[in-house]
Formats: sequence, structure tokens, C-alpha cells
Amino acid sequence: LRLQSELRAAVDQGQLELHYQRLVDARTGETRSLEALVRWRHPRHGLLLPGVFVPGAERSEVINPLTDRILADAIGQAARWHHAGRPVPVAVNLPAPVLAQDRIVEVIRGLLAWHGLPGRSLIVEITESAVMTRPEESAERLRRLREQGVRVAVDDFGAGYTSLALLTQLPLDELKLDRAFVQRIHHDRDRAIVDAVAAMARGLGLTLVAEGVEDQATADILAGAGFDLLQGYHFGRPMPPDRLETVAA
Ligand code: G
Ligand code: G
Ligand code: NA
Ligand code: MN
Repeated sequence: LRLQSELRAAVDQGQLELHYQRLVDARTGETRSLEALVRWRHPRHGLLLPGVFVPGAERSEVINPLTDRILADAIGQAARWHHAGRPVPVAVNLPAPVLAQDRIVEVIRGLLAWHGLPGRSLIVEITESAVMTRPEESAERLRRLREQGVRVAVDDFGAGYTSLALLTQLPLDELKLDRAFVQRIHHDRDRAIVDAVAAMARGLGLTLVAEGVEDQATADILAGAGFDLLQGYHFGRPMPPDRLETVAA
């Protein structure tokens, strides 16, 4: 596709920007972390959402410079907040082909050191598919990241190729239930899944996160079900870091 061939230059020319969406404490509503979500400010097509260009990028080598750029921006921004006395952990999506390479551990270690950011201020979000190929090697890389204090979240849990065995084998900190279940929580069957996942996360000692929370009624149900963190349009859309500071102030 034409977009894909333009992406490499777009990365170099600084056309990518990160927006941040808050994750709030389910009980107090306080912001606990921010997820970085990439956008492409395309000179002719306007602001492109990742769904348009990230999946294609994941099938080519450009996913490496793209992810390096995203990590550098997100860690740099997290470091600015950290050194301004407003530390807030930032979550970055780590695509499967990136987690499949050993270099990512050193890339992240180098960026944390360069910006003077403690590892505990970074969360990496992986999908289950990211670890399906060579789960032992992925687990080892995640362990090396966690030794630096970086936390690991499983994203979109319950969508795609779920293997419950992975939850016992991988070094994990957070479980993010896929928003499909959250948005159908008023249906008995989805509610049953949500409650079961909550019990499982508790048993495994994982921080439990719901994404796609769009109204207060859903937020109340999730808080009652024992969810720790909530994310969704009800609490805030992804937005540029400067606007986030204004809103948070
Ligand atoms: O913002 P939007 O709803 O279009 O996001 C679509 C998908 O793109 C989501 O699944 C999200 O996880 C993914 N995504 C958003 N930002 C990033 C990013 O910075 N890197 C990667 N690899 N995926 C991202
Ligand atoms: O796959 P991932 O969970 O990273 O996807 C994040 C995407 O979900 C972002 O692109 C964001 O725009 C979108 N998103 C965030 N909050 C909501 C929400 O409340 N409802 C819906 N439908 N999408 C959301
Ligand atoms: Na994510
Ligand atoms: Mn998700």
C-alpha cells in the first residue's frame, strides 16, 4: 500500500505524534498511568489513527524504527513529567515482531538511562499473540525488562488466541480485559466472563484493568467487580500531552 511506503520517511520527518489516555483508579478516579497511542499527522490525509497504518507496519521492517520512535517519545515525555515532580507511569504498546527480537531489551534500557527515567515509570503492553511465537524467549525478554522495574501488561485479554497457560508462564503485572467484554457487560454471559477474569486476576496477583469504559454505570459495575483501573472515553479521550496537563491541572 502507498501509505506503508511513506511511513519510513514519516518516522524520520517527525510526522508521528503520541496522544495519551488516562487510566484511573476505579475507587478514587485519580489518574494512575497514561497509555501512549500513536497518530500520524499526514501532510495530505490529516491525522491518521494507528488502525490505518500499524498493522501493515507490523508486517514489515518499518515496525522497528516506528516502535523505537514511539518508545523514545513516550519515555522522553514520561521523564519530563517525572523531573517536573509529576511522575506518572506511561504505557507503550509493544508489537509482536518487536518483542520477537532481542534488541528491544537494550533499546528500552538505553532510553531509560538516557532520560534518567526509573523503569517503574514504564509499562509495556503486549498482546497474547505477541508471545505465542517462542513463548520462552518472549518470557525471558520480559523478565529482563522487569528486572529494570518495567511493568508488563497483557492487552486486549480475551480477544484472539487466548491461552490461559501463558498467564502462568509469563512474568506479568497487569491484565487488560478486552473492551468487547466491557461494552457488553450488561449481558449476563459477558458479565460472567468479567467476574471470572476478575477472580483469576486476583488469584494471580495481577492488577486488573478494563478498557473501553464509556459510561458511569459500566464504571460502577467494574469497580464493584473488583477492577483496579479503568480506561475509556468516559474518563478521557487520548489527547496531546500539553492538553492533558491543562485538563489535569
Ligand atoms: O487509536 P486506535 O483505536 O486507532 O488504535 C488502534 C490500535 O492501534 C489499538 O489496538 C492500539 O493498541 C494500537 N496502537 C495504538 N498506538 C500504538 C502504538 O504506539 N504502537 C503500536 N504497536 N500499536 C498501537
Ligand atoms: O488495543 P488498544 O487497547 O491499545 O486500543 C486502544 C484504542 O482504544 C485507542 O486507539 C483508543 O482510541 C481506543 N479507545 C480508548 N477508549 C475507548 C473507549 O472508551 N471506547 C472505544 N470504543 N475505544 C476506545
Ligand atoms: Na494498548
Ligand atoms: Mn487494548
